[in-house]
Formats: sequence, structure tokens, C-alpha cells
Amino acid sequence: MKVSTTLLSALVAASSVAAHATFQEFWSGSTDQAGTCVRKPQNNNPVSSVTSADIACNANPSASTALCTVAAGGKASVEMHQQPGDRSCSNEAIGGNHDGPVIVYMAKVDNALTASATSAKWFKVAQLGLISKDVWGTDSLNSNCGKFEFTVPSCIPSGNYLVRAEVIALHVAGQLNGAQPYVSCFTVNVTGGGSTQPPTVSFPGAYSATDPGIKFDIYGSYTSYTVPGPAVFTCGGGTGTPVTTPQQGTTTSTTKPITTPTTTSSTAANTPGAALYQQCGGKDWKGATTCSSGTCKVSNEFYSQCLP
Ligand SMILES: *[C@@H]1O[C@H](CO)[C@@H](O)[C@H](O)[C@H]1NC(C)=O
Ligand SMILES: [Cu+2]
Repeated sequence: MKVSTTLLSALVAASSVAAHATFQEFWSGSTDQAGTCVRKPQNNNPVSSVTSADIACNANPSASTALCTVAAGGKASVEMHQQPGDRSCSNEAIGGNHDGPVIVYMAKVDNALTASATSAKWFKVAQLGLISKDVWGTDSLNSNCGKFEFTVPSCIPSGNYLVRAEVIALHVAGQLNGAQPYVSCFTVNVTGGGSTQPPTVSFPGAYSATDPGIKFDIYGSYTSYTVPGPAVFTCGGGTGTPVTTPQQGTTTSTTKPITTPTTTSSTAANTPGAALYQQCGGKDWKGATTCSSGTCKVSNEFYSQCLP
């Protein structure tokens, strides 16, 4: 069945409301800082485009009033959930078909509580793109109660930083401007650092709408995925790690081991059916194929949706 692009966009937009998500919480090592140092986005919608000002730290987020302390060379985690304040591990961190990379950047600033997101100079500290066939960084979030762990580079100077956490959901990214960025920034103070200034990029600026990792047909045939933006900065690593995640390769050393994501298949096995407006079929779809509400209707080869 052939549907117009406009209709498909409308269907996908309607389908994804319940599956949207926000990075909300922060961990310094194994210490839960909850939402104390987040510039919290107003809602769980994606940023409108990868070239808008909102791509830096989302659209008019609330001010952060505290700094989370992290040690240079130590671990930190950002945590994503679909709904405000809901940290339940039985709910997917980011739902349904919202597959894509997880990326973390940092930017040195004078005062993280007041720093301008669009003036900040960012370097990438971690990323997790395509892990293996049909397994993405977002599946790692869903296997880890929304958490994504990264290492704060040991050589960067002590002081205030913005941490920028991002998921780029790719379920409509085959269309120009179809990629859905979910971005939150956190305000942190790095202690015990060094004296290396990483090379930096700006947001907006680091991404373009036609980057291979932004305009990407997730339903096509591919064996690798190029995470957008610069290489991951590593102390003493010069050029950093390759941006392309090999399909069967190990992930960057900055990410925690991935438990085998079983979320999608277990969803299919354990739930009576997809909710209204959610996906219920399509090529390579592994989730529920029946609807708990509405009727599963084919939109196109790649997408069926529960409609009233
Ligand atoms: C950041 O950490 C340093 C080192 O512990 C400390 O001296 C400084 O006061 C902290 N800055 C803020 C703004 O908390
Ligand atoms: Cu969505």
C-alpha cells in the first residue's frame, strides 16, 4: 500500500506521542543525583530540527539550580524516561520503534547554572550507535532502566561543565528532517581534572540535516551506522575513536557492557497488544502485532499502526 509522505508523517507523529522520552536524571558514579542538576525540557517531544537553536539544550528548559559533582576520570550516567518523574524500570525508557544512537557531549563553561547552551563549545565523550543487527543504543537504555554510563575524561580541566545527553530516534529518519533528537543538558562541576582542552563543535552547527547518521533509512539494508558529530574525545587519543560503530564490533570503552536487550521481543510475548496509535507491524517489526485498542492498519510496508 502506498501512502503519501504527509499522511505517513501524520500517522507516525500520532503514534509516537506515548513513546517520546526525556533525559531527566543524573548519576555521579553510583550516587543517584536524581533530577537535581538537569535543565529540564518542558515536555518529552523531540527537538524540532538538528539545525535549530533548540538542538543545544532543548527548547526553553527550566533552569538548573544545583551542580552535580563528578570526578575527572570517573563514571557518570544520564537517565532517560518517557514520562516526567517516572523512573519505573518496567516501563521502557524510550518506547516502541524509537531506535537510534545515544550520545553524550560536555562543554567547559564559567558557570554551568547560567551558561548559554548555544555559546558553549562541545566535545563528545561517549556514543553508542548500532550495536548489532537491529540493536541500538536505545535498546541499551531500555535494558538498563534508562541509564547510559560514560567516563568523564581524566585530562580535562576541573570546573563547571554542561553535559549534553542525546538520543536521535531514527524511525522516520529516512525522510529529510525526520530524525527525532531528544536532548537534555545537565550542570556539573568536574573535580581533579587535568589541563587538556579538547577540540570542540557548536550546537547548532555540529549536525546537518543530510548527515549520514541524521538522514538514515533504518528500514533499509545496512551493516554499519555513522553516529553524527565529531569523534569521541579521548585523553591522549589524538583523533579519538572511530565514529562508525562496526556492526559486530565492541562498543566504545566509555560505555558499560550491554545486557542482551530482550525488551522488544518480551513486549511482543507478554503484552496483549499495542496501544492506540502505536506501531503494530511492518518490515522487521518485532513488537506486538495485535492492538489492545483499535485495529491494526497497514500504513506502508514498514509501518502498521493501531487506529480507532
Ligand atoms: C567545583 O569543585 C571545586 C573542586 O572541588 C571546588 O573548589 C569548587 O568550589 C566547585 N565549584 C562549584 C561552583 O561548586
Ligand atoms: Cu517520538
